[in-house]
Amino acid sequence: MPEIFEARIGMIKGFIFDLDGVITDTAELHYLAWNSLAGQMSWKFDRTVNERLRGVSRMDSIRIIQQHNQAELTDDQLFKLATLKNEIYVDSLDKLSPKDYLSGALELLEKLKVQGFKIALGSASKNSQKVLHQLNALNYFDVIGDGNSVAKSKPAPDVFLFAARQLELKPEECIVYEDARAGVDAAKIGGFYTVGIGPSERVGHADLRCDSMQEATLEAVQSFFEDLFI
Ligand code: B16
Ligand code: MG
Repeated sequence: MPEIFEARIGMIKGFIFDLDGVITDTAELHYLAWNSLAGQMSWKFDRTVNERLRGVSRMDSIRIIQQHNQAELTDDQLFKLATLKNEIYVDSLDKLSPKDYLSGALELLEKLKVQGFKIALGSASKNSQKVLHQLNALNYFDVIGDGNSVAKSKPAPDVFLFAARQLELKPEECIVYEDARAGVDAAKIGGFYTVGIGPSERVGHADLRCDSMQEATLEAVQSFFEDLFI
């Protein structure tokens, strides 16, 4: 009898969460920081361009903005400008507080903790420690996988594979929550089950899609992936 259960593939034991757009909405602070840099550089920048930066690493983000402006810059100049944007962004994180969880996110983390699931972060951000500290969320996470943990950013699956390895779980034992197209791609390539947060144009390829974190409760996930929670 126990053998049958041990042989079972994909019993869910862990959850891996993206940060921006899943736990909290730092997208607005990223927008303000990029917008401030764009102002200093007399670059075109707006919310449509900002939307293309969702889940994308800092250096890939500045390359998107550079291409949008057809600006000729060396890698060194790009790095310096991205660093300047980061200083503006990191300063703005001082405003972030435990009031800034996306609705439903804190309740979900608490429930998962009480029920004994392992929890990891799988974010592209190199500032995740500060964001989690400001939210008072560090205690919920057994493992932090972020932009400092791996070299290749999403859609490479590396950050999620890193998080699963550190949790000592296989990908098929984890559910990844993501709000970005590249993030859902990364999780699927890595062999994880996926919950997409946002519109179907963006995350419709996730196994389960929810409009918001408020909808993506443990009960909703358990009912959708029912065979994996027996
Ligand atoms: P940083 P996520 C991503 O966070 C943001 O969505 C994206 O806009 C940002 O460029 C990226 O983190 C890198 O952030 O500049 O702080 O290293 O959604 O992967 O949690
Ligand atoms: Mg995100």
